[in-house]
Amino acid sequence: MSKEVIAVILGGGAGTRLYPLTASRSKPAVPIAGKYRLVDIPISNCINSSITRMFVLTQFNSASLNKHIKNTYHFSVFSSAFVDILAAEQTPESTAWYQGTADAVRQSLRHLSQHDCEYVLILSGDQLYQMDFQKMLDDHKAKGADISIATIPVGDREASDFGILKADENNTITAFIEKPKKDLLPDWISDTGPDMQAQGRNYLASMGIYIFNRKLLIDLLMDLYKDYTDFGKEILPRALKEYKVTSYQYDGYWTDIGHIYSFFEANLALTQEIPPFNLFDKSNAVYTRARMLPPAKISGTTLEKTIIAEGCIINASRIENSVIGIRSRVGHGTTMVSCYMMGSDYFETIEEMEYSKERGLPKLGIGDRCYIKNAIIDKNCRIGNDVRINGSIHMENADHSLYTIRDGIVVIKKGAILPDGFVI
Ligand code: ADQ
Ligand code: ADP
Repeated sequence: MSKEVIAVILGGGAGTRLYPLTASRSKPAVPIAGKYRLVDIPISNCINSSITRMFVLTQFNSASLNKHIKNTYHFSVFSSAFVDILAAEQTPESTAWYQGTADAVRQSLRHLSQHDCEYVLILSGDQLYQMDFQKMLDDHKAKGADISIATIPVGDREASDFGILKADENNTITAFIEKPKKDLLPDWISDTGPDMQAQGRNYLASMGIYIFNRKLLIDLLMDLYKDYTDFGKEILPRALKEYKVTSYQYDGYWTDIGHIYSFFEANLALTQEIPPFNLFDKSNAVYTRARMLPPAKISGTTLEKTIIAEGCIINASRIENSVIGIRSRVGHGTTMVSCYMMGSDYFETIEEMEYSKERGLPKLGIGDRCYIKNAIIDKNCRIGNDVRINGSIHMENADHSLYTIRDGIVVIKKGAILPDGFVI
């Protein structure tokens, strides 16, 4: 296990981009791929890279995040491994909440400095990828870098969403601009190699994954750059003028899932025959809580490109291109196309179902004869019979008490109750 590195996972700022999934939980706790939570991705990547000391920084500390981390990541008492959540807190030195990414890391230094390490690995909490950080660390050491930034070639469409940089022939970064406007892009084209150029990926983007030499990080955040609060906007563009900042180019699958649209696409991409993000890769396992749920029970359903998690009871007629999360129940005659159903936190007993029925409340899950397309259904929803949800790109963005529409995707809010015959 690497004693050289401590990882700091940026679990989420204000969380507005993934709203309403973050309305009642912190971003690291958002469920993905039917049975995991967002924070499981960076934590699993660290464990698979033999980095076993991690802090997760979050703006608000939910009971469910604490419970998840506590119940999932058990390490031997003889090891130094830990996953600790640091929620934005007020201290004698600071009465402010985390301002930006650098500010969040600055506030964690108090905790970090109690541990030995030579390098600090800073990760985002909202990305889907499988990466060996040891290779990046080897590269950082081999180049004698002060700071390394993991980079990936991107195309015109996405370039303005990222930090874009230029590097020389030794991969030393010579220029960095955070989220350049479209009209500036022509100045930021790099030679990304013939394969990438053929795909139109001509810009080198920062993946928001950084290795800092520990001493430099402390000096920068506590002294030299103590007034700056953001890595991408303020710290990195300045640091590369004074220190050796290198690019570690990554060519595997990596996607940002910080928006409803990208989150939805990344989940549904898992249903492809050979998905770019491979949950079945034993050497790159994704860890999560072992819940001891019963196997899924399915009857009369045509399943096409679909993932069904444990504990589900499915009687639908057809489910296509969808991810169905833990403990989901889907009634007879229902059709689901391109949906991410997160599932439920508990099973309703037969008595509870009877009680719900007497009060005219739909059962937990999805009822009979529904048609649901292009939707994310958050946890613990009760969707009645004959409900029709038909998300489409032609819909305007909207926010309703029971659901939100973003980029044509209908997001049913956590615990929402949609009565029989409801139409969206
Ligand atoms: P963004 O992801 O847009 O760009 P930012 O909003 O600063 O940058 O968030 C980075 C990560 O930190 C996210 O996971 C976010 O949730 C988290 N975060 C933000 N503020 C936080 C806070 N106060 N406390 C805890 N966590 C916080 C960044 C870089 C770009 C790069 C992209 C790659 O700035 O240069 O291209 O990541 O995705
Ligand atoms: P999430 O972060 O996934 O949105 P929470 O974590 O707030 O959800 O809730 C998850 C936990 O709450 C589960 O472990 C479950 O045991 C419990 N829970 C939530 N609602 C109920 C309920 N109505 N009955 C029993 N347990 C519940």
